[in-house]
Amino acid sequence: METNTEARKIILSGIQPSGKLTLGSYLGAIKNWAELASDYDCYFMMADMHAITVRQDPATLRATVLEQIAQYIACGLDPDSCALFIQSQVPAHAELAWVLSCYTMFGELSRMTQFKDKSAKNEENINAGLFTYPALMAADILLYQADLVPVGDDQKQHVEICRDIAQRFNGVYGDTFKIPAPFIPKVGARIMSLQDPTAKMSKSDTAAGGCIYLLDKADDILRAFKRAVTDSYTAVRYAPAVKPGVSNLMQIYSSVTGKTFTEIEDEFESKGYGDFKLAVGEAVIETLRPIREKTEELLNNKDYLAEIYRAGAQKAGYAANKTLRKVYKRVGFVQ
Ligand code: AQP
Repeated sequence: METNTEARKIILSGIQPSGKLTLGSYLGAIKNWAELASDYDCYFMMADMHAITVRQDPATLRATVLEQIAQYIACGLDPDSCALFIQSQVPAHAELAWVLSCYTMFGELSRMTQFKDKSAKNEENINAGLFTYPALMAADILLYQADLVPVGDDQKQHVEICRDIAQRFNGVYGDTFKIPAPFIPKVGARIMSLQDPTAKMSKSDTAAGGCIYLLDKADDILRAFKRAVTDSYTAVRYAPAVKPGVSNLMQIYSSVTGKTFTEIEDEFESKGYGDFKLAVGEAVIETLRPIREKTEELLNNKDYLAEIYRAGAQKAGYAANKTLRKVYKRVGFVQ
């Protein structure tokens, strides 16, 4: 990050600390971030301002944010080469979000799948933040003039609305924001629940056994894979439409071992689902073991974590304020 910063492209991504990180958060997001980090200038945030669109217990939220920073590092993000920061510690996010909300249309917000899903799940608390969060998300991305936003394929709509908002603003005031593109991994873009392979593996999923959390113990992981929903056939074959459970397990196995679907089909040609599930479970255990151990070690050093997120906020704040000043000037705020 320190060298040749002018020429390097910029990446911004984040995760809401709305629950414990899952295997989906790792394979769909953090693992890819770590792979991209050596080639890009990277900003990775704990999106705590997004998390409060759904009620959070304050003590749990604080603990989850700290755990998330530790896990980002344990998953391979180097705090010396990328900015790891807490969204609420960079006020420019809230400030730009307000400006952008004045360039975001009611109709486009109404079409957001996440708003429809989350308001259906939280009928008692359909608040304005749940509706206008795309303006905050656009601010998150545009503040850093990001070229790429690595997301799972469920989040593509967020990058699309961000592009629309940026183009609308640029259209009125001239070039202000770089137009970002989504970066969606080929494998692992959508990891599904082990109990309902038609639903995404989500932090807030409450169904027992559907989710693997990054800090789960080996026995629990193995048990969850042994109980994973498959189908009444026997062949390990990649066919998401007809074999969603097996295909999801193949996605996971492919992501953690690097094997292709054809190699996996060959490996289990004469074996049953029992052997296959066991192999996936064991491969996941071996992938998560060092992450869990490193996270536990880091959580014992809260001072070190505080140093990381303070330095991250400073680095992010510097870049973000540059964009914010430009925007304030463009819209006519007195300097
Ligand atoms: N199951 C998944 N498969 C692939 N990618 C996933 N991501 C999350 N779950 C999966 C990717 O992780 C990034 C951060 O997402 P987020 O946690 O901020 O929001 P989310 O997608 O709403 O995650 P959850 O787990 O479903 O959270 P809750 O339950 O709070 O709504 C994104 O890039 C996402 O694609």
